[in-house]
Amino acid sequence: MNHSCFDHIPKIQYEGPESDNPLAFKYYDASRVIMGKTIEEHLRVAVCYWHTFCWDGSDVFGAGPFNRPWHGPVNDNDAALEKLDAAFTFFEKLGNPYFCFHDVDVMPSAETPGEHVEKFHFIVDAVEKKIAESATGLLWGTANMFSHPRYMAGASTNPDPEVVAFAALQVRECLEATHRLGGAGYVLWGGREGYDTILNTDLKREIAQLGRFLTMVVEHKHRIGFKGDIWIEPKPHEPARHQYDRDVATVYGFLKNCGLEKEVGVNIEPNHATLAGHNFEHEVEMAMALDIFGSIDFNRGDPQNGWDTDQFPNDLRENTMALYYILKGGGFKNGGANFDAKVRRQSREVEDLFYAHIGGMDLLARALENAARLLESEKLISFVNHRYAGWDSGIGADMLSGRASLEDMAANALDTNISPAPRSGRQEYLENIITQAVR
Ligand code: XUL
Ligand code: CO
Repeated sequence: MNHSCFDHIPKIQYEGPESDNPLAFKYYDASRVIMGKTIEEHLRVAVCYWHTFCWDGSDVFGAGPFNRPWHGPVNDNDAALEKLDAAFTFFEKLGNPYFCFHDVDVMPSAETPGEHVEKFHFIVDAVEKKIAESATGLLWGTANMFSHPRYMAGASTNPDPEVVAFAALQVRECLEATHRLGGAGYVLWGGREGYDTILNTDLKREIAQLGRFLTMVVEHKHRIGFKGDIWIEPKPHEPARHQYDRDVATVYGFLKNCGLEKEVGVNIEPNHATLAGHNFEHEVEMAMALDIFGSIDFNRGDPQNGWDTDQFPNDLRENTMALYYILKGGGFKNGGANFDAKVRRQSREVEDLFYAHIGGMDLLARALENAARLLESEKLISFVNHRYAGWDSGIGADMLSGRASLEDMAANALDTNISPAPRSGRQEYLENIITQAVR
């Protein structure tokens, strides 16, 4: 059933850059082909359930002003079904191929393990029917193991095994539901997998628990035959003071330590990258270099403050850079462009949800075109290849392959007796190439 709250919104169409219609795409032309794939196939856009359909606009200072037509006073199965109708009506109008959800986003609240399973199964049946009738599928699912007070001291890293057992139940259920709903991936974001003070924390024990838990998740994935990917979403802090999955490089070290670096990848979020002191493209290229790139939660932070503002992306240069490194690395496979972004608190009408997503999709389509042009021109890649050309042969190649030792390298320096002349890194020249490509 369609939800009537969007009756006044037309189906969002591509009208081109000259259009003045705020409810139309100017750049996101889903079927346009770039480098052999359509824009829709490249980006694999997903709408997130939590910010778009669950959040009521509340913040730490006050109540939620949104008053969504699908938010009733009662939190029961009927309310969950009404929210589901609203979500799929929204998807139909926007034309996004995917969505992402947490278990608790789609179901009514539950206190006991038995109640959780019963209520989750009820709604997953309904989600399955909706997907079958619609053009929108599941990109990834995840279990929310950070909102309920039971998780205040962590989920898998909790000092109490009973809490970890509850977390295991949620993950088992949500991973199986993701599999059943045809999801391409499964995400673990460890919001409270970390600590606030070392004074009450056995860090060694907690990271052992985290590693064992992830191993169990991977084992279960194989047991049920889920062919999608598992991704950890790095974030340095907020809510916990120190989070174990700090950034891409830290996650890789942890995966390597557990022997899971071939099994688990990363879901990168630009606002998390900036909180960790990195930029977006650094995290993308690090994941590509370590071969753990998975998916992206597109959003942006606010450069003047230090928390996770989850704003819709609007910086063309930043996203051109990120998409350049994504395309160069081979693009999305199971992953995609999920908007883990929320409208501002004053943007309280359903139109605002459309403006936000249209803007985000237009921005990514433009950034993708820019990135493709940059890649095809080979200006950046040929510069970088030339810069490292010395490693393709001679002593450089011998060192990398292990044929040459430290002794051999040192002997080579003495034999040639060359004092190497420093070369320009050409940063400004390269930045100008980006400026020229950003349109
Ligand atoms: C929190 C965050 C989460 C994850 C999924 O900062 O990004 O919404 O994406 O749990
Ligand atoms: Co996220």
